[in-house]
Amino acid sequence: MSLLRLFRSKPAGEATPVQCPFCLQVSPAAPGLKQCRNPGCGEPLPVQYLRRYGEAPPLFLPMMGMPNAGKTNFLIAATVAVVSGNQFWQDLDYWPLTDETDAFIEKIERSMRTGVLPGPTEAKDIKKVYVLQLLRLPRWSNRTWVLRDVPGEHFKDRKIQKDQVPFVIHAKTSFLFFDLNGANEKAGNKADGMFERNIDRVFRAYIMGLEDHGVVFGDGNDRRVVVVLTKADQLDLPAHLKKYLWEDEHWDSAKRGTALTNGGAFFDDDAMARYMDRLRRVDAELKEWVVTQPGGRSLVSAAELTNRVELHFCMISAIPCGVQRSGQSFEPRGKWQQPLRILDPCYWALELNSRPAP
Ligand SMILES: Nc1nc2c(ncn2[C@@H]2O[C@H](COP(=O)(O)OP(=O)(O)O)[C@@H](O)[C@H]2O)c(=O)[nH]1
Ligand SMILES: [Mg+2]
Ligand SMILES: [Zn+2]
Repeated sequence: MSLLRLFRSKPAGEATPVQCPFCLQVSPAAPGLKQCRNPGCGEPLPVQYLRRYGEAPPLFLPMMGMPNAGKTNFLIAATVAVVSGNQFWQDLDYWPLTDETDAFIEKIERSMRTGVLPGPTEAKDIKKVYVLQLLRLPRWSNRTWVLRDVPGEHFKDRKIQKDQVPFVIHAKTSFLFFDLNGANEKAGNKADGMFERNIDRVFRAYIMGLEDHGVVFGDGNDRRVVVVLTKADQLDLPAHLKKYLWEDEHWDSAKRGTALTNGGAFFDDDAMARYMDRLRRVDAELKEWVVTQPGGRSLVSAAELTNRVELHFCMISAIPCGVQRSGQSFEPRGKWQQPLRILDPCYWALELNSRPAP
């Protein structure tokens, strides 16, 4: 698609209804639409969001998980990968569409220059939504990622925070972050650890939270949950999965010229197709492994048999080799600028929500 066409296209809103990136309600087509028409929201709709609405359709992704599951570090590391994206996707262009997203990315870019891992104070959590337009991705072309942190304090009482309900209800695909290692450790130390922390508990909280708001599962509506196993550098994985994690060819691709998995070449459509084939195998292998973990089999039953939710599994390491505390700050022991398999959850989301080939 030519740049000229991008800029000439008519903004959505005039001709088509627009789904708000903040509340996910649809505002009917209206000339000069600038704000969400949902009276409970009324947020201004970003100009580029409207302008490229048809060409870079939004992909809404709630990031759910317990506190400390690794949600914030996923967002930081996924941003690191996108801003380094030209190293593996030749023609990528990206546009942060809200001030908050722009400020978040700027802080991360600054951290990448100084080499200091952004800590809790540098990279503040995104309060509203993270809206990033990605243009000229291989395989999936143009998409606008709309991610929202759905922190898990409320998972304990199975309630989804009121202001986040519409986002979670209307999103077809959700990310469920889980730190399996931390959970197992906690379960050993704490009498109620198992109850609070098992992977199936978090999933059940998601189901019950949505059912409280009238969502009916198992009724032919296509809900997908991508289970993201975080801090995979710390997981006691089978050897083949460990190998997959650590030999992330995104970064090999950056070191062009050597004989690497992807031949040191850019990820084009063919390379992404091969990547997705492998991701599907990893999904199946991770599932096999997760059912051997506490709560794992129960998660699969609750999702697939009872509620007909399509589950996919992937794993990430936002901070390979982990962090060590030194006083108040955290020092990464590995290369935090090269997070491992960090885009796998996003690839799943893109794949599950891509339009059928023309
Ligand atoms: N070893 C390791 N630690 C991680 C990783 N991601 C996050 N952590 C640590 O886990 C803790 C919680 O992470 P955070 O992203 O703040 O979790 P959130 O509460 O879900 O947003 C922090 O102390 C991180 O340093 C990872 O990939 N590897
Ligand atoms: Mg957080
Ligand atoms: Zn809205």
